[in-house]
Amino acid sequence: MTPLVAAVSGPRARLLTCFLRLGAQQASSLQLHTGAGLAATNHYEVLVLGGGSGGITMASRMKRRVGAENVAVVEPSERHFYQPIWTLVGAGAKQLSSSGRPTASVIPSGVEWIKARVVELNPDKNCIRTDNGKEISYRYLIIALGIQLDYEKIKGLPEGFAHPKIGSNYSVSTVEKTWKALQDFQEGNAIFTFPNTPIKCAGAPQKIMYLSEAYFRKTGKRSKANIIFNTSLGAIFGVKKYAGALLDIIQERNLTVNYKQNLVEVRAEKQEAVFENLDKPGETQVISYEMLHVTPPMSSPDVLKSSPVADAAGWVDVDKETLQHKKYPNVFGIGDCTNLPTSKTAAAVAAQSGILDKTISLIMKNETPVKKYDGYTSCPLVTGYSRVILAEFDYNAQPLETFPFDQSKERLSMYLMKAEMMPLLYWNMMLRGYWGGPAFLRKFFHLGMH
Ligand code: FAD
Ligand code: UQ1
Repeated sequence: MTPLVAAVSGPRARLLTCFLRLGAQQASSLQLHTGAGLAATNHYEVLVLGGGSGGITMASRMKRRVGAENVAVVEPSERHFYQPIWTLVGAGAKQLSSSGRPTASVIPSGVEWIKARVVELNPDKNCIRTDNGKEISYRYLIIALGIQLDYEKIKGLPEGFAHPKIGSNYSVSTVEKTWKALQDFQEGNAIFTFPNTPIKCAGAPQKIMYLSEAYFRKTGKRSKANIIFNTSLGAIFGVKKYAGALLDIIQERNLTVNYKQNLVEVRAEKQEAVFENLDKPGETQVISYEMLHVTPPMSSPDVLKSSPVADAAGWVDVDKETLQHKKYPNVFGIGDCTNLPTSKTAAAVAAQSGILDKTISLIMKNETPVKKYDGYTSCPLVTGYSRVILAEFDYNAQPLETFPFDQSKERLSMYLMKAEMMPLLYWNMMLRGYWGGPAFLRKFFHLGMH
């Protein structure tokens, strides 16, 4: 620490450190040109926060723009997960081990991996701080911190997961408990929940219900199962075309859907779930269960909620077409942590990555961003062990289908795409920065159709 910084303390000292580092960085980059100075380890041309789907994808793309040595990713986790496959892990159709790879193996070669947690963002000084006390400055910042799981907001959780008969596909530590609960099912209520907050992959809470129903049928237990979907929402899905198809399936398979029901407590030792009626605040209902699948409440990561880059609800406040921050022009957001008004999915992240790549390249040249994100997102609605309805839509909740057939019909081909093709596309194309979503395929398949 410099004597100047030592003379002050707390946040002021941290700000001063950032400021001095920026100055030092400018000096060291000058030195770099002469070949005489030290490498600048605390400043990067592009700094990426989060090494999940959006963070790794953007690091790959930024490496191509500015060179690997000028890009760093801040990510504390040793393992990177392909979360979409957890729906199938919870239903026993895939192994959990197939969903994860070492983070080291997905960081683009030559890009710096800063193995730490971001604890403070200081966009006015172009720097961030990590939990190991490091201050890192940047020219451009990409925020890709994902969405936070708030299990503890439900009374009785997360400790309730120590009991049997309860699982959750949303977390690496609870997804295999879903499969165990499914296998252990004897007779009674199988309950699936949807919380009263924004969530990622809004179809996933009901996908596991359809898979469970199929599993009960396959194992001769269907007549002993009362299958209930208790959702905080007032509709089964936000896009009319797919909602209609899902309601037909719900009726045909004799599933019960209760709207405006929010899980507030789990009494795991008694196998009871408590729901609040959102239309009648204060009114609760206790339902006993033989199996419970919990989709937890979610929110923006705490580090963002309290930061200057957040909107009033805590999400990174970006322009919905360019993904550039509304107040800080050298800051960008991608994926689940943003306030982009679309459904939070990896498919959306893929489409956003192509747009953001273009936006940043133009900003770097002092030009105005031109590419516009239309809100593309996709949710492969798994409705059985060999069937998928492939929902694809835009900001206006209008279908934006890739293939030249009606995607609201259950199809084996779409199941194979979800279960076998998508993981390959993710690991080999998207994370390497070569998959910006299926818009080009859609245009190809629909040539001459309009
Ligand atoms: P993430 O991929 O979650 O990455 C966020 C990263 O930030 C993480 O690596 C995390 O460790 C890191 N991080 C968090 N806090 C900090 C911090 N303070 N400092 C540093 N790093 C931090 N999408 C689909 O497209 N199709 C599907 O079928 C589908 N199904 C799904 C099913 C389930 C059960 C789940 C859980 C998700 C599903 N998704 C699906 C959603 C998809 O996985 C996410 O939308 C996608 O991963 C979002 O990418 P992201 O980069 O925004 O966040
Ligand atoms: C997609 O691009 C994507 O990101 C890699 C997913 O996440 C896993 C998806 O689930 C889907 C459906 C898409 C869209 C791709 C096609 C070919 C329709």
